[in-house]
Amino acid sequence: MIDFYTWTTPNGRKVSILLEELGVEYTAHSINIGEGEQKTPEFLAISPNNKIPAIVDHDNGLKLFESGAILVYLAEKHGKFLPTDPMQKARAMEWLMWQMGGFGPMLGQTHAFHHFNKGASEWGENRFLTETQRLYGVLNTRLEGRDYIVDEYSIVDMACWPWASRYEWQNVDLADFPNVRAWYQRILERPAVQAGYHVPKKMGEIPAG
Ligand SMILES: N[C@@H](CCC(=O)N[C@@H](CS)C(=O)NCC(=O)O)C(=O)O
Repeated sequence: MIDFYTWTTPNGRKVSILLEELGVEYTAHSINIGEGEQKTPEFLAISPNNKIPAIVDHDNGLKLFESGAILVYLAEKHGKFLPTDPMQKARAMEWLMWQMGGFGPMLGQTHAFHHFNKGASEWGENRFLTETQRLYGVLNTRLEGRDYIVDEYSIVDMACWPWASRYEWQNVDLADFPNVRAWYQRILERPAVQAGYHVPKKMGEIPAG
């Protein structure tokens, strides 16, 4: 059994989507980051960087934070959604790192400057909108002729998709990135994605793309 600490954000949804895809038993605990619940001593004992997501795996006592590490751990534990062939796995890790280092942190800054604090900094808005457009372009090119980022549906798609689902906050029109839009809608059809999106609670409908 897994205890899963999360909130209604892209990084949390990466893990809830994987848990739903795997069909493993888990209990979701709400950590309302707007209310500062990520700073309690109880949560810090599990996630020392005071951010969601985090898990405790009661099969072995492992406590784990950082969404990318959690995705890799669960995929390898269950032997699903991550290639085992070394070259294919390297390709998957390459794109997972791209998400963790770029198509996540940069889009998060776009949310900060463009959605939550619009008007606070013209420089910040321009800087991160430009970078967001560039990153969507990179993903659009990667998806040319491909259904998924690394051949078969994998944790790489699960890592990127929840960030793309916030395209409205990012001032992104998916029509400008047709391969991304087709990929986004393909993944949206998956029942596990629809279930995982609404963990730990429903906060509106899933954007249709
Ligand atoms: N690199 C981390 C980032 C986690 C992260 O930024 N979590 C946000 C929500 S998406 C959070 O908990 N923010 C609370 C805070 O910064 O106080 C990961 O991928 O797990």
